Amino acid sequence: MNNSITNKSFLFLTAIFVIACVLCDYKSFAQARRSNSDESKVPPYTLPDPLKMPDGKEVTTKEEWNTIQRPYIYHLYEENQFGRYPLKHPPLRYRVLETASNALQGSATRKQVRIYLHPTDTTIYTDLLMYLPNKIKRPVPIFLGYNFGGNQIIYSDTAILITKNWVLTAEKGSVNNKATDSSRDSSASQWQVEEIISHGFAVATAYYGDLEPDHSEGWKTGIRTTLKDVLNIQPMEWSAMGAWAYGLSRIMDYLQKDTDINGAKVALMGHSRLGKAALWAGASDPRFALIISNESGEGGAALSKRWYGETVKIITDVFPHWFVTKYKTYGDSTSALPIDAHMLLSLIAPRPLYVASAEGDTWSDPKGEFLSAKEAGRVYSLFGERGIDIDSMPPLNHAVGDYVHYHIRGGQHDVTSYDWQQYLQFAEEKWRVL
Ligand code: GTR
Repeated sequence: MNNSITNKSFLFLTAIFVIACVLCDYKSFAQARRSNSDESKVPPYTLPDPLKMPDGKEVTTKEEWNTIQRPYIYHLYEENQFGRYPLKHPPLRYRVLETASNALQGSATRKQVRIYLHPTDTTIYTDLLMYLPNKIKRPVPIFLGYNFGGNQIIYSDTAILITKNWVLTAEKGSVNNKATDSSRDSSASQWQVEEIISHGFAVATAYYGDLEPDHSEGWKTGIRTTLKDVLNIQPMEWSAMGAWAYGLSRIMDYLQKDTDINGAKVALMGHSRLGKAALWAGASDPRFALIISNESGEGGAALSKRWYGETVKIITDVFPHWFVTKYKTYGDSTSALPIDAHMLLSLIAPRPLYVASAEGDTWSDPKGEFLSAKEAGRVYSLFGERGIDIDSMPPLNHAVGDYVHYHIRGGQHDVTSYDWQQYLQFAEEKWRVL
């Protein structure tokens, strides 16, 4: 009798436990598919500690970070999110297509340079557009960033070559996924070319679609296929983000060679998906001396384990090609992810890092970007550099931090003149250029 009661209670409690587990899992499963924009509904989450070594010991010196922990975290990123970053690459080959010293009403020199990515095939290349300030003694520091629709979109200069590659349907002036004349200048407000030049910096851009077209079949015609033998890497061993980041390194090879450019002062800026690629390039290639993430959001600067804005599930469903397939397996349970955005940002330490959000861009989770930037500061302190000292989000339009900087401005998902003013000031301060 007593035994049967015990058995019944045991069965009952087990059933309750199983139902609770199913409901719990269902809850996180359902959550992953939806996006949340209500701060009061963010459930508790635990971040992996970037300073805890695989053997459980705490990292206390920059030597331990550089030799043990950084390679370990970097490898976790290769394995779980972006794929292998090819270390092999063909020797630099390029052709200066044209230069003009009277651009921007005489204040800048325009250069367009074709950088070949394959050792022999001259159809595989990316075109770099550069403006260099005429009044500044060379070599000059430079801002580099990818654009979304071809170099012609960044400025109203009809000499800029229009890309012949596939472009997104959403890009202005895109007809049957080809850029047309009406796409010229369509992204000028996001580039502020004249402002950058007037501050004494050069600016360079390339079209990310030169490396891989941004759609799920893009890998078939992009460098993940065309360079697979040259780089000794199979297309699925890396990702579109990996290919875009790799392209930035090849552009960097060129910038190191160009005697007009100060190769030690190359700032890498990326907006949105191109911000994710910029962070991965910055983590992978130490030659990028300053990194800017403009609203890079999920898969970039925003914490994935925080249920707010875009989720791993949503991003990997909509953009399966951006990351390795393993990243998708965390879609239903981000708690299993061994990494999070603060660790990606930590890989940039001790180089100056700027993370920026916009109030109206809830999809990118501004608070998740702030928290990861703040958390990355712990690694900067190993190098004696200060990150962000405050604990809660700063007011709008108020930059905070030192080696890790952060701001949230009013407005929507975009790059604005306010953003550029902060980036210019940050580079001027950190590089003491003016
Ligand atoms: C969105 C995507 C974001 C962000 C953005 C962009 O559709 O969900 O992660 O990258 O695109 O690149 O504009």
